[in-house]
Amino acid sequence: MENETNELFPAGIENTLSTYREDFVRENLMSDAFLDFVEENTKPIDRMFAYYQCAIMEVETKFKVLDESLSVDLERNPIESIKTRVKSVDSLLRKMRRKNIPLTLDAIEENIKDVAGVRVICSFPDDIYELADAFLSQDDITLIEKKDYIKEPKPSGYRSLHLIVEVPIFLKDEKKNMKVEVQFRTIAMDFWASLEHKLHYKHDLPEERAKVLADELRNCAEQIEMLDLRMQAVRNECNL
Ligand code: 0O2
Repeated sequence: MENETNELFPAGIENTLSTYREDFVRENLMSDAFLDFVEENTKPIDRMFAYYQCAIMEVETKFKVLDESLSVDLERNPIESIKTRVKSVDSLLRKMRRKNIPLTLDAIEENIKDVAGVRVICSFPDDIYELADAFLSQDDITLIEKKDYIKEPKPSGYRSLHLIVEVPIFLKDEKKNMKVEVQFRTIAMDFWASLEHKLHYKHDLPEERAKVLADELRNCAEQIEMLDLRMQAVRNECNL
């Protein structure tokens, strides 16, 4: 008899699969052993994310202070906005899988340097380096890694200055050094990166077409760099 769903699977297979999936989840993911494992490990994981959130607050405050203090001499605010995020569990697990990192909290703290992220959006390219230098000169900040994708853009056209730093957080009875990734960009670089990130989700284009669009995005990034430099030149003429 002709099946009613499609040509590969007999009718009713979807229901069977769904029942199988549900049985699998009940027997494995909802087993006592697994639920005990979740209970045992949730608190340390929550604690780790809370510490990263504390480190973000420390770094964000430092930039707010720098913005306020620099604004007096500059007569303008060098920071347009600050965005922060703790890496999503999904993105964290993907990175651990990609880099083959052991499934322990110590391994995460040691190897994943961007669990805590702070993005500082600046007005002009010069502001990026002035803020980064002022931030790094603070005696409780330790530079771990620096990647200057403004001087050497990524093949995609991506431009930003990335710093990995360690910052202390002060807990009830201990001081803990936490890693934070700080990304500095101009408004124009951020505009490009946000849109390029969204367009990345479209993966089903033919190879030739994808290459044309990648070239187009790289070209847009170059035009954006020109705009940043022109705006900076205007600012210099205005003595700001
Ligand atoms: P999320 O969590 O969504 O922000 P490493 O960490 O050094 O082992 P990785 O992860 O390649 O290696 O570091 P990289 O390239 O220095 O920085 C990664 C982050 O920079 C990305 O975060 C983006 O925020 C940004 N980025 C890097 N390249 C591009 C790019 O071509 N386009 C855009 N739009 N953003 C980019 P994640 O990893 O996506 O994670």
